[in-house]
Amino acid sequence: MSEHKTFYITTPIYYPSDKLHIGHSYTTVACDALARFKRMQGYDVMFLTGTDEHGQKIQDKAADAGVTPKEYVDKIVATVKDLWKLMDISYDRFIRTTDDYHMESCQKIFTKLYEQGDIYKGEYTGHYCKPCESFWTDSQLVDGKCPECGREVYDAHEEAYFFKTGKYADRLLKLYEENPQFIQPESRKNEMIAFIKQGLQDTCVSRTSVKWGIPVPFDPKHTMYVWVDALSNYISALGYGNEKYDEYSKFWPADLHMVGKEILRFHTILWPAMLMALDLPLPKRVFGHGWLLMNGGKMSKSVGNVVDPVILCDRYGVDAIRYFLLREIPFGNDGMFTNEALINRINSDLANDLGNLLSRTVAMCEKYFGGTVHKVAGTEAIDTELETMTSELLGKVTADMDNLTIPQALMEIFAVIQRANKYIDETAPWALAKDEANKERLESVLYHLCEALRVAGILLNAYLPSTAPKMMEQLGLDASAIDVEKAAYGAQESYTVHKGEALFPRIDVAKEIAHLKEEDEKRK
Ligand code: ME8
Repeated sequence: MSEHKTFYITTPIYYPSDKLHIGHSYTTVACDALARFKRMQGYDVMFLTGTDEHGQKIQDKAADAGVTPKEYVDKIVATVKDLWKLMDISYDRFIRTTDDYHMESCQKIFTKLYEQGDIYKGEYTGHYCKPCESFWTDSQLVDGKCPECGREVYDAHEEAYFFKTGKYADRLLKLYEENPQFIQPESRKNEMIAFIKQGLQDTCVSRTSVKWGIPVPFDPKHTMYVWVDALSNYISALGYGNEKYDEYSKFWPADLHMVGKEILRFHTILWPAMLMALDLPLPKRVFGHGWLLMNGGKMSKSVGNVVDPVILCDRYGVDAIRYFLLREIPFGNDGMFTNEALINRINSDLANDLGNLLSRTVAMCEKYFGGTVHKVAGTEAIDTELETMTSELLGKVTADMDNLTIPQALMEIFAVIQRANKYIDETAPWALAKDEANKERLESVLYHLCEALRVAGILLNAYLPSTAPKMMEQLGLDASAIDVEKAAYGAQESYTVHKGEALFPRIDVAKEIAHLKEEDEKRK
């Protein structure tokens, strides 16, 4: 057993049916920030992500490409791993549902549920939406179409195994009532309760027509229907039902399953019902965040209105994209992705507020003190607000991260940065520098600015992991300074700064928008 507190956080495992887009990056970057923050707090973190590789859609895509499904997913999975490397995603484990150990766990889970009567054989008649990999009943269709994506569904009749989800309806409702944090945001909880109350149907958990899936061990003409396979990843990745890992007892139950709102139902109904049937502890929290929208609609691979995160990161820098995703969209709601909003955020928050504060502070330390400033005894009234805000920052950011109000955490950090910029205007160091008698006061002002930057830099590390070390470097500190234990105001006695490159170059908005339009035209 570890002596540290543990924290287990998961992203959805994404379909490698195509390259991932910025919507997938959104979930993953949010989990990464949470995982990094918990690690900074001293938690023993398990951050799991991966790919959900079985099912009809991938079988079809591979056939179209003239390769085997495994060859098809291998290629895409390589791009997924490259993307997470590019975006500084600090996952601890990457699970592929085609990994042997995962398939072994799924087969054990399926067999156990069958043997104890929670899975039974029946006949499936209903409607199937291929892009969503979902079965729907008549009453669930909207205008005869898939209620998730609005596309055509087709009639499906086949022998199939079913999981007795319906049996768990009352226990699920009780779970939500007794654990108000289990489903978040709160508004989504009511949708789940309404879904259960309208009559919870058993879930079809196998197919005979899909060959690309994990065989049902006692009836191999069936393959497992993707959601049982997919959801089991959260425990198979820890070693439940396999010998590959031995971390189930250390990390389960998960502290947080982070998912997009469209798959919250699977995570808050089917998954806990499966775990109840298996007599296993339930995850502590499931958060269904909102969607990144493009031109009013959900950005999605199957609609084709996607933004490629690699292009964005190459053009604007990884931390700029991470910042935009985490800051711009109220966590839990939908938010529009527009180039204008991205460029404005980069310019106003990163280049102007943060970048300028650092470069102005470092330049003044060099100009007036040859680069080295010390803590000076005594503070003036004007220093107090900056000092108080900075001192309170760790507590506020911690609370925001616990509450999953991630954009607010960034707002708090940037409030300190903005306050520090205002402090420069108020204290006017260039005016103080004119009179030798003010030398000590000038040093004090610059020290306060360095302290605000240092504390902001420590906390920014969870969100902007390549910018925080650059900030420290310019403040003359090394990576060991990035430690929440040192986030107290006044903890650093002196600074010897080194001017470096601008953290975020300002973008010429008009030129950039014209360039993007041109690129768009070329692609058409
Ligand atoms: O659903 N905005 O995989 P998937 C925000 N394999 N987030 C988005 C998004 C958007 N426009 N588009 C995608 C699956 N996402 C299953 C999951 S889990 C056991 C199995 C993110 O490739 C969001 O997290 O369709 C969403 O839930 C997920 O990608 C869906 O990824």
